[in-house]
Amino acid sequence: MHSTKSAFIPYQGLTYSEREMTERSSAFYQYMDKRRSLRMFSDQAIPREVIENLILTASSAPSGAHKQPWTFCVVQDPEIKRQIRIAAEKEEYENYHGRMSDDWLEDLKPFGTNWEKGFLEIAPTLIIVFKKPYDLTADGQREKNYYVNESVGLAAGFLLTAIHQAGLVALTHTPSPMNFLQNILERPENERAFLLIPVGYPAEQAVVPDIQRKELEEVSKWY
Ligand code: IYR
Repeated sequence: MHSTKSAFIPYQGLTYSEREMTERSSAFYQYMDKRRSLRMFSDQAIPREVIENLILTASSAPSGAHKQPWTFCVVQDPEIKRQIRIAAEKEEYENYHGRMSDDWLEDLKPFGTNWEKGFLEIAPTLIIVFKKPYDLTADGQREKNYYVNESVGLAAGFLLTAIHQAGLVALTHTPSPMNFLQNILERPENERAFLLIPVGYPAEQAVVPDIQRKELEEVSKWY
């Protein structure tokens, strides 16, 4: 049995005046609104310490019962990136040639995507986020985790925010099905691939789709 005893320590929070809060929240929104998903990467390497900081930030996300049910796999080895590209393209070829509905293909047209995923080899770093529906103890026992999708989704959001804050770019890529990642990276049985995120600098002539974000009124209701 786990101990049910919990210890509490003073909250080391930061608070601001309403004026500072308004300025900070506005500046942060302006900054985050510049984040874009990118498919055109430079092959320039990113310092290891930066990637470590990005992962530490992601891993500071809230999670069900503080289980932190995630593993972030960092792939920089060109041979492993190549294997991942080949496996992802194999699945995506099937998706774009029959597995995706006509409506879905139509919805994707503005983004100019197709089955080819060259960025998986060009981007210097791939971060593959794995979720852990349960933990495995040293003696092989299963310990259930809670709200795993919510928790790992939050951690991925923190990761994308940290990547943007560092001045780097990323793509939230979801090749489907994604189980080839478990095999290539030889992950334990309790890990499932959740997102594949190429990270790097933008390519020099990088372009992004000309999209608009919904207005505040459309995404919020006040009561
Ligand atoms: N996974 C495919 C298709 C795709 C689906 C959605 I929804 C997107 O927003 C983008 C792509 C691919 O990666 O091409």
